[in-house]
Parts: sequence; C-alpha cells; structure tokens
Amino acid sequence: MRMNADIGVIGLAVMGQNLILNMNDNGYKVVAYNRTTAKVDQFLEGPAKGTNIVGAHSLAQLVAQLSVPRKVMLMVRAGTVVDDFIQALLPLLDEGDIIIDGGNSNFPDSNRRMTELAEHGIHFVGTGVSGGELGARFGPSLMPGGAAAAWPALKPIFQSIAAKTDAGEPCCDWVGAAGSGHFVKMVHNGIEYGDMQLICECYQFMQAGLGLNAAQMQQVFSDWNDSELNSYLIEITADILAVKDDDGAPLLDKILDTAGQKGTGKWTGINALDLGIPLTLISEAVFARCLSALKDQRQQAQQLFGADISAVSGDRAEWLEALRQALLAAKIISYAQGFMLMREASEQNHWDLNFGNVAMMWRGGCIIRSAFLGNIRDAFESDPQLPFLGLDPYFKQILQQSLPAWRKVAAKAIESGIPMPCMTAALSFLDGYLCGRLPANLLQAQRDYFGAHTYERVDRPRGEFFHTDWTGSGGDVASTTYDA
Ligand code: NBP
Repeated sequence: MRMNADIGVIGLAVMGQNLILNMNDNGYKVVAYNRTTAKVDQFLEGPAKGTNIVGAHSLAQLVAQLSVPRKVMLMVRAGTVVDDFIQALLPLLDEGDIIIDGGNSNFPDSNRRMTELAEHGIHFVGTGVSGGELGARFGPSLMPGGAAAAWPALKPIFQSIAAKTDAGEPCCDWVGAAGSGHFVKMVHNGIEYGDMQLICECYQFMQAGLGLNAAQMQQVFSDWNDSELNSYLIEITADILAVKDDDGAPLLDKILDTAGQKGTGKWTGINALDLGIPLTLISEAVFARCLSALKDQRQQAQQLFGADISAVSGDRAEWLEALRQALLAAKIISYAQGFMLMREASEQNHWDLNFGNVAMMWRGGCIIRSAFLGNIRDAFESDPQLPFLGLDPYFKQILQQSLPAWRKVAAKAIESGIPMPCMTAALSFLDGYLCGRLPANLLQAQRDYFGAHTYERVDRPRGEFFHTDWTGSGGDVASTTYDA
C-alpha cells in the first residue's frame, strides 16, 4: 500500500465529507474512514467518485496510508467518541504524529487531551471549524490550537482550505496553546447566539411594534446589509423573510417559536461566570432560548395577564433608523464582552492570544462573518492590549453617536411590552461600564452588615479591609476576605 496520503479524516457525516472534498480540491490526498464503514464505500462511490480520495475500512488501514508525520483529523461527535478514537489510534501512531479534533469539543477536554497525548509524543490539535456544511466544502473559518509543533505540518493544508477575506488572507491562523482553539470557537458560537438574538429582537420590534409585514422587513434587512451591519446573519435573515409556504404566506410565520441549542452558548456563559467577566449579552441570549422553550407556560401566562404588545406609533422610517443604530451599538457590546472573556482566559491560561488574528479568522467562512470584524482587527492591531473594544476610537464614536437612538428603542420596548433582553442588557452594561461610581458601596455595606465580609474605603489605600459593627450588637470578628 502506498504511504502517500497527506491526511486522514475520520467521520463521514456532513462536516467530514465536505472538508475532505475541500482538501481534495486543494490538491491534498485524503484517506477517509467512518465507524459505519458502509458510509466509506457510499462516499467513494458518491461525492468522492473521480477524485484522489481513498478509503479505509479500519483505523489500521487508514494509518498505513499516511505519509509521516501522520495527520489524522477527527470529525465526529464531540465527547467520549473523540476519546475512544484517540485510544484506538494511539497504538497505531508514532512519536511526532498529529491528531486533530475538528469537532465542537469543550476546551477543557482539549486541554486534557493535549497533555495526555504529549506523554505519548503525539501532537494534539483542537481546532474550531465554523461555517457549517458550505463552509466546510468551500472554505471554513478554522481556529487551531494545541501542540505548536504540529502547526508547520498543518499550516499549508489548513490555510489553503480555509475561507479567504476579500484581500485574500486565509481565515485561519494558529490560535495558541492547549484548548485555546476550541475556547475561541466556543466564544465564536456564543457571539453567534448574541447576534442572532439581537436580530430576532429587532424583528419582533418591527413586526409586533411597528406592524411591518414580511416583505417590508425583508427590505429593511436588505438595506441594513448595505450598512455597517453587513453580515452573513443579516443577509440570511432577509432571505428567510422572503420565503413563502405552499399557501403563499411567509414560512417564518408557520415556524414554532421555541429555540433549540447544543450547548456552546451555555459553555460560554458558564466560563464567563467562572472567570468573572460580565458577559451579559451572550448570557441573555442563552436565557432567551430557554424562555422560548417554555411555550405552553408562556401561552397560559399571556392569557392570564391579558398581555399584548402595544403598537409603536411615530415615524416608521425614524424608528427603523433608530433600531439599526441600536442593533449596531448592541452588537459592538456583544463582541466587546466576548473579547473581554478571551482576554481574561488568555491571561489566566497563558495562551497569549492574538485578538487581531482572532477577528481575522472570523472575517470570512463562519456564521458571524461580517464587515465589522475588519474594524475589530484594526482596533486590536493598533492596541493589542485594548481592554474594551468600545475604547477604540472607531467603536467609541459609533457608541456615542448611537446612544440616543439606542435609549429611545430600549425605552419604547419596555413601554410597549416588547422583550429585548439582549438590547437592554447591552445598554445597561455600557451604562455600568461608563459609571465611575456604581452602587456597589451599598452592596459591600450590606455584605459587611449581615456577614462581616468587610469593605475597602475610598479614603484609604486599596487592600485595606474594614469591618463595622452596624447594629451595635455584632462582634469585632470579620469574615475571611477572599473573592470567589
Ligand atoms: P455528527 O456530529 O452528526 O457526528 C457524526 C459522526 O460521528 C459519524 O462519523 C458517526 O459515525 C460518528 N459517531 C457517532 Br454520532 N457516534 C459514534 C460512536 N459511538 N463511535 C464512533 N463514531 C461515532 O457529524 P457532523 O455534523 O458532521 O459534525 C462533526 C463534528 O463537527 C461534531 O463535533 C460537530 O459538533 C462539529 N461541527 C458541526 C457543524 C455542523 O454544522 N454540522 C459545524 C461545526 C462543527 P457513524 O456514521 O458510524 O454513526
């Protein structure tokens, strides 16, 4: 058997098959394997017919066909399936070989796998793959991280199959050590949750508040796509609004309003809580999906309260422009929070993430691709340590200009009963971030009152802690001071 294939891919579902075809288009010879081996034959006889793609009916056959260092990419269901394949591959591989996990794995699993495989001399790479089926086929966004020693061998393959920006730059670069690739992909998915929910909130404002029909909303989203909001998600929203059901009515009106989720948004929120980062918008987007799932309860409660959304009166064109500005501003906050989370994770894990590169990787190929990411890259290129995106001159100016419209939309939504959890959470976050003195002084006093948790004083150096006997009947003993 000739040992000349460039890479082996395990997993012939939608992502695996399309990535293999993409690699083949780019001149790489790929060996394909799948647990259910009938799918290997179907693939070779179907989409892969007439290509250089070869198949394997066992892992041993797959490994035997690979050139050295062997590169094996897993495109299988995340979780124990990945561990099982790694265990089965281990006896077949040699030191210096590379295992890549391209599934949606949780980054602590990738941290662990890299350490475990390093003990066997195997380089582990966990890579985020975004862009769904079409991205995989014609150019995904790829976010590889893990054993840096593997990157020189992977770089030509990954950068050639990745999406390219208009300037021809590949939407793939080395992210960093350990599970950082999967971490960045997780935050990408969280941002996707936020972008989608923000768009949904605008849709409800337009439909239930302003009384726009599907055709009118389709036009609004098309127009927005010609503004700074230009993005894949705005574009597909316009497309979706144009689709009719068999009876000629908008298909969107027939779709049940309960959203599903696969966990990456939840992981992002959990991680933000762990790291103490106020990731309010993405967390609200996850909760909005949870609330949507309570369909029966919501319907009963609506009847019980006799609740209804009030019409939004006033000049429609003015409201639509206000809504556009509010959406843009809230989106800036969402990305700003996502980058705050990555910054903290990078510091704590010593990943040394390059945020300009991350923005670049998301510029094309993935679900959150947008013109806006080019400006984010510029912001981090001019200040790699930027603590909050809104401090960059370009984004600061948009936030300042949009604030009046954003407040108007948020206030009207609250007044009219239109739920806009992400839009309003983003505004509250910014108001809090711009507030030099928050009411946390009272909070600290409360904590000290009931639990002797101590407080710091504005007229004393940071790090000195004080306890007051607030009632006159408490003792002098303070609780241990620590932050969870
Ligand atoms: P799936 O996530 O549906 O996984 C299908 C593959 O996993 C098949 O090869 C299947 O083999 C294999 N598999 C399963 Br399921 N259980 C197995 C087991 N117990 N032992 C061995 N193999 C098993 O495929 P996908 O949608 O192509 O996604 C692949 C990865 O990429 C996933 O981690 C996914 O989260 C991630 N991802 C998906 C998308 C997307 O848009 N779909 C986008 C980005 C990332 P079988 O054929 O024998 O059942």
